[in-house]
Amino acid sequence: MVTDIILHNYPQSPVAEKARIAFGIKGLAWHSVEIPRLAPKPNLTKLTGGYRRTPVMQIGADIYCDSQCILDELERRFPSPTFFPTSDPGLHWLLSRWTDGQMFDQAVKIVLGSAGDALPKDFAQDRGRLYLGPDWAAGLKAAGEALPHLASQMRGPFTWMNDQLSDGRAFLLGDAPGAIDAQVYHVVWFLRGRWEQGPTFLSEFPALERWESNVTQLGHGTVQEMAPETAIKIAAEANSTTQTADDPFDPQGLAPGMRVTISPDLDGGEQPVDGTVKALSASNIAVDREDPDIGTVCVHFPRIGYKVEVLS
Ligand SMILES: N[C@@H](CCC(=O)N[C@@H](CS)C(=O)NCC(=O)O)C(=O)O
Repeated sequence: MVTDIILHNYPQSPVAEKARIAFGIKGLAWHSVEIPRLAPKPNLTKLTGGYRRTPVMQIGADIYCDSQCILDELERRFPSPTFFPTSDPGLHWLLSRWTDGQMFDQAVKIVLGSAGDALPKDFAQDRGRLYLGPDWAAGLKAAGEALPHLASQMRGPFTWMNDQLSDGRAFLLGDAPGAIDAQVYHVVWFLRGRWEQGPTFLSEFPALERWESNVTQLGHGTVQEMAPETAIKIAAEANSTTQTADDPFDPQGLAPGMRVTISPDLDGGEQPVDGTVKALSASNIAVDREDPDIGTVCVHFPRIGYKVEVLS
């Protein structure tokens, strides 16, 4: 079925865990395509045009890169139950720029920095370059030396959340789970599972641990494994359902039909995605791109956190 949800992910990915919990909140059925943890990822980049991060969601010939874009599209296609039970979507999105940005970066530094020389060389090189920049070896050493400082940066926000949850509420904003629960949970999940000191660090926050268990119990919806070749065949046989959309207020003067490249707005050494603009809004951009084997696919990105350059 071309409308089936496919998540390209691997079990250890915390950002994929955010998407999996999001499926759980909405009680969705989906297919999981397991992708490699390290580049190259030829079956994934055939669909995305070069984007190699995890997770990527596919629905037919529409490819959604980045968890921000994935959650936005899930809410659009499957509005009930909503990700915004207290009717304040703007607050979830605003907070998520911090959870996905500084908070996640600090968690990555804690996990990589504490593992230090125990990290497999190829993994250290790949993740170091992606998250710590060209001088990643020095960044990794600095993270290892700054662990108490990094933990102190995490402790304040965790104390605020613990205090908020101490009134017995099940989720961060009340009795119903929302986007922000998934958006924070993936960082907690990462620290607990991949930082040796994580469980001890988290034990200071009993209300947060109760919340963590509530979010875990939301589960991942209903998942079925899928082979990457099947996902590619689905993309080849489907047509994108994205409609052309212009945005007269676009600050860069972008318009449908322009050739552009899109890449994360940080120096992770990643390959830009090249395509023709199809749809624009303040929060998302979709481009059509051609693949010799699968034909046209429409690749979606968030605007926030991504750089769009016009090809002349
Ligand atoms: N802003 C992206 C971040 C994605 C990200 O950095 N994911 C990690 C995995 S948790 C990643 O891609 N690592 C390298 C890889 O999987 O190749 C999002 O929200 O989806």
